[in-house]
Amino acid sequence: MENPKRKPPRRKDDRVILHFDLDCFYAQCVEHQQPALKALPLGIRQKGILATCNYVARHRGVNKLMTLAEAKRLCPDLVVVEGEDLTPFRNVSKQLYALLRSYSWSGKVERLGLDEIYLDVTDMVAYNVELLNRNCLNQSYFCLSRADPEQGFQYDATVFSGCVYGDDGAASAAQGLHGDLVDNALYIRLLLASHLARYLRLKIEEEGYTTACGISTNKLLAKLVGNKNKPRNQSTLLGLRDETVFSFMDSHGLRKVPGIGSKITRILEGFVLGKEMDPNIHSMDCSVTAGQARAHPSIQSPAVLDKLLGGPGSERGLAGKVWSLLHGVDDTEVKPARDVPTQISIEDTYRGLNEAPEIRREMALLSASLLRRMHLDLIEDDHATPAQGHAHTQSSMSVMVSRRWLACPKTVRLTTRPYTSPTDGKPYDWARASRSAPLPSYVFSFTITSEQIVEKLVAEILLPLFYKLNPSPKGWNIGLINVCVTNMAGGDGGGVRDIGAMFRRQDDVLREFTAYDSTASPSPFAGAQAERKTPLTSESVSGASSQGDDMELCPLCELYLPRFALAAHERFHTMEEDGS
Ligand code: DCP
Ligand code: MG
Ligand code: MG
Repeated sequence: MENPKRKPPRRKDDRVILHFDLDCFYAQCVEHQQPALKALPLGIRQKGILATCNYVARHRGVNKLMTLAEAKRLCPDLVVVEGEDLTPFRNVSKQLYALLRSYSWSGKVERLGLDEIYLDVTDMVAYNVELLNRNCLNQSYFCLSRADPEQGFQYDATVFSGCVYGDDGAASAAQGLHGDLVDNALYIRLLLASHLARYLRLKIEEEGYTTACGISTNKLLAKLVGNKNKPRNQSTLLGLRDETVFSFMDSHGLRKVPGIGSKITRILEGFVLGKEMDPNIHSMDCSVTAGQARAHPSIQSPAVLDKLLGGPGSERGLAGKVWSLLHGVDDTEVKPARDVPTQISIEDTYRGLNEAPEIRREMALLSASLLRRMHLDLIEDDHATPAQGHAHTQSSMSVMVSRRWLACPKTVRLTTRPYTSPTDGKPYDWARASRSAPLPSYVFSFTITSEQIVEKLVAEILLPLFYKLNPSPKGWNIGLINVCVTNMAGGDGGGVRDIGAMFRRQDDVLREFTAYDSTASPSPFAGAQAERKTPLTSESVSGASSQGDDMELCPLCELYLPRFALAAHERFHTMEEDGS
C-alpha cells in the first residue's frame, strides 16, 4: 500500500518514446565485416579488457568489460579482435541513426553513445490511432508518411508486437485478449508503437544489425524496459496504473536507474541501510533497490531527499529529480536530431613525456586523427553538381562528387596535464589546463594534403600553445594531451557556404595570432566527443598487464579497472554523454 502521506509526482503519459540499443554493438560491427565470426565466441578488445563480446561468448560466461585474461580462461577459443579504432563503429552508428531519423516526423531523434537511439514517435502514433478501423483491427495499416499513404505496413492491432511488461493485463494483451482495454487511449498508443518498433527493428536488420527496443511514455522507462528482453527483442511497458510503473521501477537496483549516479546511490544506500557505506565497495554492487528508497518511511517527499542530497555544490533541483526518477517520472525531451557535433576532440594518455620530439610526434598523431574525425563528421559528399564558390569538385569515372564542409570549427583548444601515478594520491584530472587559438583556414583545404595540414598545425599553432601551457623548459612529465576543435560555424544545417569569406572576417577580428586561457570545464568529459586515441604502446600494455593490482577508479562510474584500460573505458562515458 502506498503511504497516504506521500504524494507521488505526476507522470505525464502523453508521449510515446522508443529506445533502441544495438546488440553487442562493436561485436556486431565486426561480424558484419566477417560473417564467419557470427558462429564463434567473439570478444572486442581495447587494451587488456573486452569492450564487449557477442552473445555466443556471453553464453560461455564471458561478459562485457571482463579482462582479456579472465575471458580467455573461461572461453579459451574466444576470438579476439582489436577494437581501438572506433571509426568503423562510428560509421555504422551514423548509418543507423540516419536510417531511424528518416522515419521520424518530428525530427526528435537523439543518440546516446554510439549504439542507442531515442525516438519520440508521439505524432506518428497519434496519426495512426485516428486511422484505426475498430471493426477490422487485425487488418490495420500503419501509415509512415502523411504525404504518401502508400508508405506504410500492415499489422494486427488486436495484439502487441513483442514482449509486454507490466501487470495491467499484460499477459492477455500479449495474446490479443484486449477486453475493455481496447478503449484505453494509452493502451492503444502503446500497442501501435510496439508494431512501429518492430517494423523499425526489421529495417535495421535489413542493414545487417539486430537491436533491443523499449517502448514507453518517457525516456527513462523506455530505456529500462528495453533491457528486459535482449538481444533481438523488444518490450513495451504497459503501465496504465501508477502502481504498475512504481513496481517496475522498484525492482531495479538504485544504481541501475539512469540519472542516479554513484554519489547519490551511496548516500541513499547508507540512509536506507542506516550505516556509513564503505567507499571501497563499488556503487554498482549496491544492494538497495529503487523501491527500498522510494518506500522508505523516512523518505516522504523531495524535501527529505533534499536534506540528504542537498548541500554546498550540489546540483540545483537534484532531490526533485531523484524523487521523480524513483517514481518513473522523466519529462526530459528527446532532443531534435543534429547534423554536426558541437565540438570534436581527441586525446591520449602517456606515462610522462619530457622530450620535445616526443611531444611533437604525439601532437602530429593526435592532429592526424582529429583531422580524420573532422572529415568524417563534418564533410558531406554529395553527387549533385556543386554550387560555385564553396565546393571542390573531383571527377571519378563519370561521376561528379562534390564535397563540402557542413560546419567549420573556428577554435582549437589544447589541453595537457602531468602524469600522476595512482600512488600519488592526486585526483585523476590534477593540474589539467587549456589554451585556445583560432583554427587556421588551411585546415579546411581540399587542395593540400592532410600531412601538410598536420605539419603546419602542429608547428604554427599547437606547439606554441603547448609552450604557453608548459613554459618551463624541462620537467613537463606530460600525462595527457587533448586537442579539441570547437565553436562551430554553420552547424545550423545550412553548412558553410564560403569558408574563405568566413575566415577573412575572422582574420579581421583576430588580426594577430592570439592565445588565450580557455574556460574549459575541469572535467575530462566536458568536451563533446572527446576521444582517446591509443593510450599506450603495445609494449607498455603488456608491461601494464603484469602490474597485477595497478587498478584505478573511473571517476565517473567508479568502476575499478586496470589502469591501462581506463582511457578506453572513459572514452565510452564521453560518447554516452554526447552521442558522438
Ligand atoms: N562500450 C565500451 N565501454 C563500456 C561500455 C560499452 O567501450 N564501458 C562500447 C562497447 C559496446 C558499445 O559501447 O559494444 C555499446 O555498449 P552497450 O552497453 O550497449 O553494450 P553492447 O551493445 O556491446 O551489448 P548489449 O547487447 O548488452 O547492448
Ligand atoms: Mg548501449
Ligand atoms: Mg548495446
